[in-house]
Amino acid sequence: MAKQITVKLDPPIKAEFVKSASRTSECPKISVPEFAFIGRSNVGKSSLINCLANNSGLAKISGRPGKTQLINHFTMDAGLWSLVDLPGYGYAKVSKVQREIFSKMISHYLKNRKNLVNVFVLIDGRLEPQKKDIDFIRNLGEWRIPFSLVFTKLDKLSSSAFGKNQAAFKRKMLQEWENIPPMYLTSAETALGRVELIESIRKLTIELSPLLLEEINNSEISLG
Ligand SMILES: Nc1nc2c(ncn2[C@@H]2O[C@H](COP(=O)(O)OP(=O)(O)OP(=O)(O)O)[C@@H](O)[C@H]2O)c(=O)[nH]1
Ligand SMILES: [Mg+2]
Repeated sequence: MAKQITVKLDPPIKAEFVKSASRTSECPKISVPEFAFIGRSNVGKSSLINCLANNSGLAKISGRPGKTQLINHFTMDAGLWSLVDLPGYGYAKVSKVQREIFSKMISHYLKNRKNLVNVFVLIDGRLEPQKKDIDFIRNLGEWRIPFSLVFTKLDKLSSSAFGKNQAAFKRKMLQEWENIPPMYLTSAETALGRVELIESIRKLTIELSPLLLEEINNSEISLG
């Protein structure tokens, strides 16, 4: 029988910063379902995490791209699930060497983190499909990592302008994917999409927790 999920957003979701790691082996040794936010620099990953947590000081935000440089872990819903803020990919203004380091750090984390359940790829809703996003999503497919798409900054454009961008993004994806993944429409400014995102993460957490725990307990490989 399907479980009933009750979403209580008031009082706000209990969120706390845990630690920043520069490599997967330094990530917290935890077995709760983990969700990661990824996307190009400045797309609004840290802002959306703060919006979910209803705490503007939780993740560091900056108008300058490249603010988040480490794998930042937050425990959510008083430790029921974990949320990760990753550095942005493809930021042109950092050196090639630094970009390579970020890219290796991100891909190693994504491919090796045992309790990672789903990756939320953030896409700037104001833009037409960007090659860097499409390329990154292709990598996720090759690595067989489940993902959803989260369009950000929707407060900054009209719904018809966004509708065009979203349709173009879908068309682009359908050139190489059979299905379109779940999509969320968000704004960290207005909290659009906050309830939907939290609801689906909580659903997945509840569905997956026992399975995930069993898998991790049966695994010889430690987390990290
Ligand atoms: N209007 C508006 N501005 C936003 C929204 N989300 C983020 N911003 C702004 O966009 C800029 C970048 O936000 P961040 O949350 O730091 O972006 P990020 O993806 O974490 O960036 P990096 O850590 O550099 O990869 C900041 O100036 C935010 O205030 C949104 O939904 N609406
Ligand atoms: Mg950030």
